[in-house]
Amino acid sequence: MRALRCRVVIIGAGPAGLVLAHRLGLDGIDSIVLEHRSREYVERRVRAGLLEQGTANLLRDSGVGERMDREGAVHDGFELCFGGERHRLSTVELTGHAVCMYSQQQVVKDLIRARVAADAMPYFGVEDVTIDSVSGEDAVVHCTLDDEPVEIRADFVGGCDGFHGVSRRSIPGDVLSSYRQSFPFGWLGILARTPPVSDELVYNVHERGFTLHSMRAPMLSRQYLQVSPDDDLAMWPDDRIWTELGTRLGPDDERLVEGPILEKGITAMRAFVAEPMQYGRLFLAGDAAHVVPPTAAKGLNLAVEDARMLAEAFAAWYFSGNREPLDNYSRDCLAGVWQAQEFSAWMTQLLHSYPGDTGFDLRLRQARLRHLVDSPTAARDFAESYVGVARAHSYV
Ligand code: FAS
Ligand code: PHB
Repeated sequence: MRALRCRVVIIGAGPAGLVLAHRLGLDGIDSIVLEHRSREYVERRVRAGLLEQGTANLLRDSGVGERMDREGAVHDGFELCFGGERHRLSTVELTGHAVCMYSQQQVVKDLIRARVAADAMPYFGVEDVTIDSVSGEDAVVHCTLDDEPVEIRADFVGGCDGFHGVSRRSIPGDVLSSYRQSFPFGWLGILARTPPVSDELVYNVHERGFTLHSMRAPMLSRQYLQVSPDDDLAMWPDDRIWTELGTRLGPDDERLVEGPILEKGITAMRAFVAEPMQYGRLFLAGDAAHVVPPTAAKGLNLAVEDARMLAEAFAAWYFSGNREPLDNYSRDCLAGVWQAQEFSAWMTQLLHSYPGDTGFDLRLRQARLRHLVDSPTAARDFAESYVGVARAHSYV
């Protein structure tokens, strides 16, 4: 059995794992990244696209923001449509902050390139990672690398392997508490070679269901349709998707351009939080510990924030022997996570129609939306959570 040793062994090369490895690398702290899938797969996987200013700043400050600044699009505001009306909310006017539209797969590509440049290529295609000890002298992880069984000994494990990974499952059931919420609808998401509906995001409330009109590039639109949770993709041939998007956007809205759909998928709308985010030498970050409904685009941003806080806590331990940030990591992260959960649930309830909605429910929703666009205080509060500054205050 080949033996490897490092300070931090990181499981998962998504945004959480790669930001953690990169930030540790900048501090000269060595890590090994083990990823289940191939490099090609993780660099092609369509997921998030909205970066809060805090996330964009972190990538820039970490030296991996050059392509983001060149190819990403800064959005000063977004559009909210309801009752046949369009309302623009300027997050810059309301909060002084913008967001950046730059897709998750590009962020992942930039981070992997930075790992390669640092001569610390992640191990891809590692399908048999097991976490065998996190409470002894060392953390011990086993897997197969280059067809050889390997034992990795490390000071810590960064559990960044998403909701379906091994990390959270290696925490004993009597230690871990899980909190869940599911919503009675899903999102059918498409990636289409069409111009976006608008150069800013359009959140569209309709009694037939919510639609979101987003983008990944000037000729690459990302659009979402609220569907029933047990809908099957076979029920949604391309022309039916375009027809439904058009119907919900409204007959007067001629901004929707139909075209080739490159990818489509249905995502369940659910929320999940695991507490604590630490067990012995194992520290969870990102979707491994929490999943938010994608309505408010917080998933990627929370993953990056966890990784930033964990890297800083490891650095405090290695450079000044200060364990406090590590001991408080779970508490500090969860404060922000629950803020994001609260806002994501609120935004989801505000924008989606529910099975069994009564006329009273529809008018209540309209009244809440009306208040949001008519009250500067309500609009500012919403915008602060949307750009992520509200959450920043919850991190001590
Ligand atoms: P990730 O899931 O990104 O990364 C975890 C990595 O660990 C993966 O590469 C996985 O292959 C690897 N892994 C898993 N098990 C392993 C094992 N046993 N050994 C080694 N490696 C292992 N957010 C939005 O804002 N907009 C969206 O449109 C959107 N769409 C989404 C669609 C889907 C299907 C999902 C699941 C999430 C989506 N999200 C979206 C949220 C998304 O952005 C996540 O919050 C973000 O990817 C979280 O990053 P990580 O925590 O790094 O987890
Ligand atoms: C996306 O482009 O994936 C996206 C953008 C904004 C949201 C949710 C998802 O609020």
